[in-house]
Amino acid sequence: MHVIDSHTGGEPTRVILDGAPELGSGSLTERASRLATEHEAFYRSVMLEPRGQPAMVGALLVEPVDPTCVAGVIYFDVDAVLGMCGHGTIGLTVTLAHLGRIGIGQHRIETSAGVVTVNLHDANTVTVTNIESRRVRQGVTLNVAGYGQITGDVAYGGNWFFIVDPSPIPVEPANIRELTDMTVAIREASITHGVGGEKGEPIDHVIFQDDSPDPSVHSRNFVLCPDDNYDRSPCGTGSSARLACLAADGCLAPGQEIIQQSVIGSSYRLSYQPGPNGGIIPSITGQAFVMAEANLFFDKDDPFRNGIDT
Ligand code: PYC
Repeated sequence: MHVIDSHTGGEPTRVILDGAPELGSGSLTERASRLATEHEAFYRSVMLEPRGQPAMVGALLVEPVDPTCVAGVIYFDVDAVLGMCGHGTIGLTVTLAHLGRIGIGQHRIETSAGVVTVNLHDANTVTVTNIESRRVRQGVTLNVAGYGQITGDVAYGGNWFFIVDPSPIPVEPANIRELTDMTVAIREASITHGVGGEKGEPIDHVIFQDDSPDPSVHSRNFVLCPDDNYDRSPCGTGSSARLACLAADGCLAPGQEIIQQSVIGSSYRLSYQPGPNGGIIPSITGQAFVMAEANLFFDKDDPFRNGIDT
């Protein structure tokens, strides 16, 4: 299995070029659902240690249905198949350029959440124009075991987010353990309380928003992903969901640009335009760097060929 690893603001992406199970034909949503239900052992083995690493997102290249797209992609982490992934799309774009498959300029990429546009500015810098994002519930209070009442918004940016602003804990690297424990408890409470998207889609990510001491930075975030790891980047789909909340609150005008930092200090430039269905179309600009090209082996005698599953 031939893979290329990159990172976007510190968050790793593993693009799978070949050697993955056959997912058949149909829409990307159908093929993503087949990956989720029939090939869990495969995608977990690619992400889990010792072959993978914590926080890694996989990007399985597939044939797009839409012929105007340069690629189709299905994203996943160790615990879930994802609808969209912003940092992964920046990493994928830089990887496709590294392979000589695309050049500087605009390209379309098909994901199971819809078609996104990427603009490759140079070898490392990409703007992703994401799918329409929206806030669906404002000021929802959850009773969170061990923490009491926590209030936040539910928003969609290609995945489902519960966004707490301001963060109850300072968003700083020294607090990552505490931030992780509390956001995991919030996600569990959202599931227990049946709080999710319009059609009951479960919350898969939780965001804490905090101020930044740097006046040029709008805010810092901590983003919990489905695999209980935190996003080292400011999270593209999370930033999209957050932009939808800022727009709905009248706190950010269309076209106005802000800088969003992650808990480790990596940043995205963000802005939006109004969407056709009452939401917003987010733009996310960030940088990715290719780190490795590798062939993965799954030796039948290797006791950990499927990863360390604790
Ligand atoms: O950037 O959208 C994102 C993302 C989702 C999970 C990890 N990163």
